[in-house]
Amino acid sequence: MTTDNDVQVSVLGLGAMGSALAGALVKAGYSTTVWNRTSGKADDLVAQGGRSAATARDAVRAGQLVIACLLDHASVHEVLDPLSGDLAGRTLINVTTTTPEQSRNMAAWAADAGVAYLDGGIMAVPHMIGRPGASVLYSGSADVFQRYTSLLELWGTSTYFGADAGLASLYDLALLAGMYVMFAGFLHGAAMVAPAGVTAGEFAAMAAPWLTAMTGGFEGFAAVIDGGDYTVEGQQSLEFSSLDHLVAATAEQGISTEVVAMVQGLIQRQIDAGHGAEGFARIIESIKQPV
Ligand code: FVH
Repeated sequence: MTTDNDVQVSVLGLGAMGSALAGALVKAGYSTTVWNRTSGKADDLVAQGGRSAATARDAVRAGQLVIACLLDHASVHEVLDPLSGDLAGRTLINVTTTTPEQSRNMAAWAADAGVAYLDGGIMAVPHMIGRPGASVLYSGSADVFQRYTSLLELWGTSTYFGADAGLASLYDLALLAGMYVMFAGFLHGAAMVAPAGVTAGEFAAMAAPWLTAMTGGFEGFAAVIDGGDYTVEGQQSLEFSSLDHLVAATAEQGISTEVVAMVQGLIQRQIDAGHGAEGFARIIESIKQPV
């Protein structure tokens, strides 16, 4: 597969993220046509050298490569369903956040319409696009990923996970799940110390290096999980980590125990099943089996 640096690109959706993606393309010199449902959002991009299309159909017809960065799966269908004939023979890269099943649905829709399809999950906020730290995950057509890698790298580090169009979304949402639970843990700690007169800022200064250091434990947990043996020596046992003190201290501070009780519940299910002497990584078995 050859690469293509002279492609005409169209970007559908000029929200905060779509504008950042289109801006990076315009800045890099790609011939870029943009469209947004409501008018006025293309003005800055046009001033920088982009072209504005009056309709989504005009934008699709102007681009061999079409980027969709819309609100959600429903809005992608709303915009593209009437344009399947115009899209036929073109390439669609959809970086709208969707569930894995919605990504697979879009890939099937594209295959029916004769459209080459790559799905993307953006691991960045708009101001990070084109800067170190931005990362975009892809799955779907390997040919599309290879052909447009240099364009995709303008946005951030690009990682391709395979032909299953749902994989990028799956990784995206799994990583976000880890982030949100970690954020909730930090906020729980901040709420715990607040009655003692500690500001959130003071707590953040302590929590950031602590949590950063604790991420060093991921590899050890992963080795135990992938090895399938939670009895490996040297691990902190579930009974030792029962979180009784942590939950009691939370209650003493007069705040909600929901965050820590959630973790304690996952631990307790494994202890109740007779695995209390095994390592903390075993709570993944509670997570895998909904109650
Ligand atoms: N912004 C972020 O930090 C996150 C980072 C991770 C990835 N997300 C996802 O990117 C998609 C777009 O996000 P966004 O930040 O650009 O979102 P908004 O600024 O809210 O813009 C939404 C655009 O979608 C258009 N739109 C909405 N519904 C429709 C529709 N039915 N038909 C046509 N267009 C539609 C909207 O148009 P308008 O309201 O300006 O007319 C905006 O262009 C998203 O999946 C994030 O989860 C961003």
